[in-house]
Amino acid sequence: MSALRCCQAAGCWLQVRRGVTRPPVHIRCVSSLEAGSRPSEEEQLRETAAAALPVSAARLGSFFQDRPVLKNPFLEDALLRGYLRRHVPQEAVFADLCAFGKRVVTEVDLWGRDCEVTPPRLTHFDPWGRRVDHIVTSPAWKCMKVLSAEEGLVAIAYEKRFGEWSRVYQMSKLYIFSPSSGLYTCPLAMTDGAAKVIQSIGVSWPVEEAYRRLTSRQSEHFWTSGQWMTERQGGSDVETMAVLQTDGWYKLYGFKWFTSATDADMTLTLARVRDRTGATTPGSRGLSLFYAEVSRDQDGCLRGIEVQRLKDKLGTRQMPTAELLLDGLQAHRLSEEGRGVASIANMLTITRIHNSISAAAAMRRVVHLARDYATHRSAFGKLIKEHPLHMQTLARMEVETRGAFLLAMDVCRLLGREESGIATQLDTHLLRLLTPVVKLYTGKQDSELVNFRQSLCCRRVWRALAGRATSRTRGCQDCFEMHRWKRFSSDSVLSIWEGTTNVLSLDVLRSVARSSGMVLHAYFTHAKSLLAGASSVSSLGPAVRAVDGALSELEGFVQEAATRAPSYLELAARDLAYSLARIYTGALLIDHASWKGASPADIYAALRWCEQDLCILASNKARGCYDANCQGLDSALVYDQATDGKTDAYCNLND
Ligand code: MFK
Repeated sequence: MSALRCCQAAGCWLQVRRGVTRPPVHIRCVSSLEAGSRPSEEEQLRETAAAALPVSAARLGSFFQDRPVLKNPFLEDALLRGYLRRHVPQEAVFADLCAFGKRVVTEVDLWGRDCEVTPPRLTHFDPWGRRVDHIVTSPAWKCMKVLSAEEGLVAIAYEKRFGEWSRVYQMSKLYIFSPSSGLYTCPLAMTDGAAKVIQSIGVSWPVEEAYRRLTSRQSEHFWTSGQWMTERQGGSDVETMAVLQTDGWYKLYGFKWFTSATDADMTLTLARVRDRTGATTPGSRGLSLFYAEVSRDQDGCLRGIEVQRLKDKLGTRQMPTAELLLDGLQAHRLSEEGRGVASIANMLTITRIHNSISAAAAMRRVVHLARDYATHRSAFGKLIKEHPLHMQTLARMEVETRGAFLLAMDVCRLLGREESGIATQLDTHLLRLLTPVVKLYTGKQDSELVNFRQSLCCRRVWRALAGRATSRTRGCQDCFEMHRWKRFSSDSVLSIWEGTTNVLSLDVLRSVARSSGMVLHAYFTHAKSLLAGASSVSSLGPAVRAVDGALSELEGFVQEAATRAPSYLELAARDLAYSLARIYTGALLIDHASWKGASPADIYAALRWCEQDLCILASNKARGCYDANCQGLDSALVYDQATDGKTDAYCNLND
């Protein structure tokens, strides 16, 4: 709206583009005429002149285009339904997802928009000057909490009604929910992660009540949890100290720099236990995991916490993200002393998987809206779905989305197997390796797809679509609510939350090192078994050969890297993670396309995916990207300080 001004003329609002050199528009208010009176000659002339103007309220109408329509996201998603038909063909699952999909369209999506337009605010003091630190959230945000409990968005995973497939069922529901959730998926991810940590450590006093609440379906009982991990120095350095009290509880003192969904009822957090001399152990060996409830005293003041401020963010505005000063927060030590990181790792696994599901879901939603839009938007004389270039672009987005979905769901499948006690060692290794891989890869895919969507159509089309927008980008964003997707996706929320791409790439290396390579052995074994299962489907031949070849390249690289200095592998870590993701996703697409219920689209998607450079490790290795001299060259490029005599002389003169 910034480039528009609203002119009020004779009681009528008219929007006029700034800078357009048209004569000023005078619109006579009909009510200014006496009923039954005849307009004067001059008035008649003015009316005729107004009708001939290129812009008048009557001609402008309300808006230029129909918006894309959100339809039941479950019914619209052939791949999701196909995947479930294959793996979880349960009537109850289909009925629930279908009903929930309808609820998302009719109810939840509106709340999601409301969460965005009514962001949380912080009230530091009550009218009597008392420090209360109230985080005031919107009614829609509160509705999301009730809905989450009622729909069992966390509970499903713990009730285990569908055995090893309970996680897939839960994540399918979250996948439908996420793009309309107003980001309520964030507190749910942490709530799920906290329940998982408590379950793995033992559901006993004093956390059994918390566990019951985190996994409850009763809205008045349901709790959400925070995960306060990030301090001023970054994600992995913790200053917060824990001081043991005589009753066995601790008090926490420190500053949490970035705490998401801070309206939570409890939290898990890391801190360093201070010994009797006041000393702490540095590094992650000094970290322990704590449980704390967020509560208020009888005056309504927060106990042991001050909310410094809410973050002013580009994206995720719906969600209260805060800086917290912990000033004697009562906490219970959940882990053994010094086992904090290892103990919270379960939470990281869960939140990283949630993150991946949200990324795949955002991609799916963008494609869903784009394909609907293409059925009723015309440009250059025909519907845009009839423009082959447009359709090609949508098809590429669809392939990316399918890949992201299958990769994320496969990790949910593995998690479900582990949680039902039927995981083989191969499953466990795969889950450990693929968790950082799926998180980092889908986060990046999502950013790229949303940007891709943005540049999808030519400037004129988007500008015409947007109507009220001012610039090319804004135009595209407005018409498609792209600002929501862009802030959510491209502003890197999903690729930064829960570990950045490089941190996760290093986590991939960590998983390889700690398992002495067993995670890679599991990877190769499983990927090859997926290919073997598809060998009889001749139409998939090119895809199978591509993945097979990429697997050989990857194996060759790994064998060679094992003989090199660790710095060699570190330089290749990101490309390794990408290659693992692309190759494995290729194998999953092939596997899905070889299922007896597969559609021709499934086969086509597999073929398309496998046309890309699956093993970028091999390509970049051939270019010498990991050679010893590369580090110096990269640094010289980034800090290019080339000088020349003229500039130096000029600067010296002006110093
Ligand atoms: C849409 C929904 C999305 C969800 C939204 C949630 C919003 C929440 C927003 C946030 O809170 S963002 C903050 C997220 N912070 C991070 O993700 C932290 C990023 N940093 C890392 O992941 C680092 O790799 C890590 C802190 C874990 C590194 O710590 P260390 O001390 O260098 O780990 P170290 O010494 O290698 O490992 C310590 C132990 O933990 C080892 O166990 P053992 O001692 O038994 O051998 C490791 O094996 C284990 N470990 C580390 N990472 C693990 C792990 N185990 C399993 N999985 C992992 N990923």
